[in-house]
Amino acid sequence: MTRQLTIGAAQSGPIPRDQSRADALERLIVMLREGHQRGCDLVVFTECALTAFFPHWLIEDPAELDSYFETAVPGPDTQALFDEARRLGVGFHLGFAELAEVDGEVRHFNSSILVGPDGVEIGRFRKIHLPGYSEPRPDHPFQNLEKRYFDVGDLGFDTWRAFGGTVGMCICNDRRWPETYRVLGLRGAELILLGYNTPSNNPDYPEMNPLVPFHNRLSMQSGAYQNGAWVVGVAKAGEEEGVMQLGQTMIIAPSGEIVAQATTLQDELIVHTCDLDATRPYKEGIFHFGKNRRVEHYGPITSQTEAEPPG
Ligand code: CDV
Repeated sequence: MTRQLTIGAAQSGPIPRDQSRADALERLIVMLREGHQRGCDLVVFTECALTAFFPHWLIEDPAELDSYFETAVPGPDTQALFDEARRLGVGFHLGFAELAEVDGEVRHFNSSILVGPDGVEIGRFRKIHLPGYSEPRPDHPFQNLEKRYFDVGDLGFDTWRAFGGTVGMCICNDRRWPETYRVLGLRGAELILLGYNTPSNNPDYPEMNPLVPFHNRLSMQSGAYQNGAWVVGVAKAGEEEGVMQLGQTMIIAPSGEIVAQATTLQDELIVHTCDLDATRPYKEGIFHFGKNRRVEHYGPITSQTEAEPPG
């Protein structure tokens, strides 16, 4: 079995609030086809790839809010993507808002799914680190209501044997947390797939605005290097409903180097052939967890309360 995997990172440009699901899905299918033409085994789509990123505004009507969620994937809104993937023999990763029933209760998740070239689900992830707040902030130019709209994911950071290697997923804010990559790394991840909707400015801490692109690269490059894994980070880009989104879709090697990066703020597919064996010098060398981690010497962990910053 070959360990060379050609991956397309399919950045989405802005999705207008009134764009139909069918039109949004068609844009993804166009990129899937381009991926097939360019030799991709796997095409990676972004977080909540079927709609505008609705946590950026307040929705008070529960029925209207639920209209942004999928009750089944594949389902009526997504079946055509699954069918085309199977027809072309190309796998994909898709982020979407998921309405699910868990233990008899309706739950809202920010989810992603990994689908094989046969169009069959391999694995599913539900976002764990939800940024933002629950109460709207009327003085802000846009909202960040993920804590209001989504439940914390209940599936952990899992990995799957797929595409000739070991694959894990996380979503957007998860990528900023070293434990995301480390748990995936401890579970053998050689390839980490993620989508993100990252505004180019932070209304709470505007002094960080110039650093937004740097922090995006820093998080994903260090996560890749410190765990000897490929990382594919796929953005929503450009101005969407008044919010400028970063873009900067990229593919990062286990060395931590960026090997491909988007150059636009539109729908754009970047492609790279990833050698999964390029993970070995890191996983078998400096970051051989079994030989080099010293968990027993890390000392006691202070409680979150003690460690929290003032204010
Ligand atoms: N969708 C996200 O999780 N976005 C956050 C923003 C709000 C900071 C991110 O970490 O990029």
